[in-house]
Amino acid sequence: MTTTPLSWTELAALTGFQIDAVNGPTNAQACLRLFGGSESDVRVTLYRDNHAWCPYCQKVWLWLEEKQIPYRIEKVTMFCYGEKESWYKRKVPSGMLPAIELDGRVITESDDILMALEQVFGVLGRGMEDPQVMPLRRLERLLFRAWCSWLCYPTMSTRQEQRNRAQFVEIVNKVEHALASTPGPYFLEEFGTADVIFTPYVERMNASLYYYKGYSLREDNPRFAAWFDAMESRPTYRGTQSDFHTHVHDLPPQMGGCWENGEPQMLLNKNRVDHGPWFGLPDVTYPEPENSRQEALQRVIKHRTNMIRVNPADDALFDQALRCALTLMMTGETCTPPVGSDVALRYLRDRINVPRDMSIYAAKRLREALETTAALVGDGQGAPIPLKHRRDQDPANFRSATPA
Ligand SMILES: N[C@@H](CCC(=O)N[C@@H](CS)C(=O)NCC(=O)O)C(=O)O
Repeated sequence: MTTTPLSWTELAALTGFQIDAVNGPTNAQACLRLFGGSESDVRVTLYRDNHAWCPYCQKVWLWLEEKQIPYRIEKVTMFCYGEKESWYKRKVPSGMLPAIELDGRVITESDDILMALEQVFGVLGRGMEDPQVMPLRRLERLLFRAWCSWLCYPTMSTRQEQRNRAQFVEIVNKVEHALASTPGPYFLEEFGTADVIFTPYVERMNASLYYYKGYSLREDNPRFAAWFDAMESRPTYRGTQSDFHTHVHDLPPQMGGCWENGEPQMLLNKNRVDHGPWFGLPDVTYPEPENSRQEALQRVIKHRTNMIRVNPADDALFDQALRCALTLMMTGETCTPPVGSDVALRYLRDRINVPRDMSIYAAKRLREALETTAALVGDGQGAPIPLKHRRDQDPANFRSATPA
């Protein structure tokens, strides 16, 4: 049965989702984290990228969350999606992220940042220069380089593609071996610095190789699978965790290109990440929280004015179409959107970012509702997501959010 879409007021009544951004679990929205402490305890400011795309920022972010160090967050635009803030260039002339200010001292380079933080607040498990951590840090860089060599350069022949893949798998086997050398799921006996160091790029490898190469790091390697599962048991990681769709489209402009191999499995995976179904992808395995729809709805309501303004479609048309999708998501009632709104709905489907906008399951629910609703009126996909830049994601367009 087709129903008329709920009004914004009716929709708002269906969500009571809220978080304590300052003292609650790790989240991407916070500008201040106190962990139950007081603001006078704050000695650290973390400058990280606005969209939570920067892997080196995620490393420092995760460390601060694990250690529960009170800190402030200042979000900065990356070159690939907008204009770097002039106040940041005065502080860090290169514009590079992350940076921290620790007792007024500006520090850049994520490894130097972690070492400076360790000196003041103590180590996380074992420290950056611990003899057990050092070889793991080197292994992480080896894995990173093998990943770049496979993903970020065009291959001239199938043989070269196979060689790049084999080189990557060889290092993956070394990492599997390292993970197998301790009884638990982490790199060392207990969770610590080494796990934090591996997290950002392993998350990006899992997404990008699935999509561009048809290779599933998490599914094909039992120790990696156990490590991912263990990481996902931590609220700190869940709060910083991204999803396949976000990464595969944020990486090309950051890495200077990601190259598809065109193999049958790759084509299947690519289609699934772009068009769904998003549930069951190996980007997450912990159970879906009960309130993921409420979260997605609350986030859309909060930012709806800007979302409607930025969408290429007519405002009134998209407003109605969006309410149709949200009505479906919340009530299960099919709600046919205006003719011609399929491209507009898919424009949004393609721009939901995890964890910037919402958590991983909320994004899956929202994408699913947008796609199902769009499919009622057409198969228009709109312009492809740009590869060389992501100025379609310029945060300047989203600065003033409508209060919920
Ligand atoms: N070695 C540096 C690398 C940092 C880095 O490459 N940052 C990139 C983002 S991932 C950056 O800030 N680029 C400038 C920009 O994109 O605006 C570190 O470990 O902190």
